[in-house]
Amino acid sequence: MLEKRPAAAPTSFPLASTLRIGIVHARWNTECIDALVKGSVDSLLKSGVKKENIHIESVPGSWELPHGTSRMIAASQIQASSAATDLMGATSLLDGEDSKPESQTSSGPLDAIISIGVLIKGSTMHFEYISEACVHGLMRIGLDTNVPVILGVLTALTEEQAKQRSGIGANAHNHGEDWGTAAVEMASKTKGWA
Ligand code: DLZ
Repeated sequence: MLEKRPAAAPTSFPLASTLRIGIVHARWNTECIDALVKGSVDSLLKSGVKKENIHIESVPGSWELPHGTSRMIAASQIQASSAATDLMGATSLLDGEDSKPESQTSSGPLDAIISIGVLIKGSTMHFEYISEACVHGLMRIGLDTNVPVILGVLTALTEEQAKQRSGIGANAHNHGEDWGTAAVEMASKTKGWA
């Protein structure tokens, strides 16, 4: 059986402690989302990213991920020269609970962002429309801004598949861990290529 995960990534990231990484996640299918966000954060920390350099925000659903991702990148870039108190800026998309006081997180431009959502196919065409728009939107933001956008969107045909890929249950693998490593690798390389 073919290994469906990427070949081993570099294990050492000298720039990791200087990287600022954003995570924006949808709030649908929270059991999986919580596990995926935790998996991403754990692997960022394991790779050497500092806790205060990890910024987490949320949006209602996966449809809103491209907008949230774009806003979070833009807000981080203007933040250094403004009095913004959170990464979403004055017109915050947040409902407050995941907004952190400025003192707990560092400020400055994000070096990469992980956009996390879990779409589970239902009986209507919602799944197809949202999945396609979301992944195209996220790719466009990465290319337009030159900030690596890591695709953390699960498009699962069943709840079981989604759990399996969120590390929930026997023999499950948490894809959030891979997304954290991908963010550090792409952020490091992008800094190195600059
Ligand atoms: C409406 C909807 C549906 C049916 N399913 C999901 C889902 O499985 N995962 C997800 O992240 N979001 C879902 N949404 C919500 C949409 O993404 C969006 O938040 C709403 O349509 C409001 O724009």
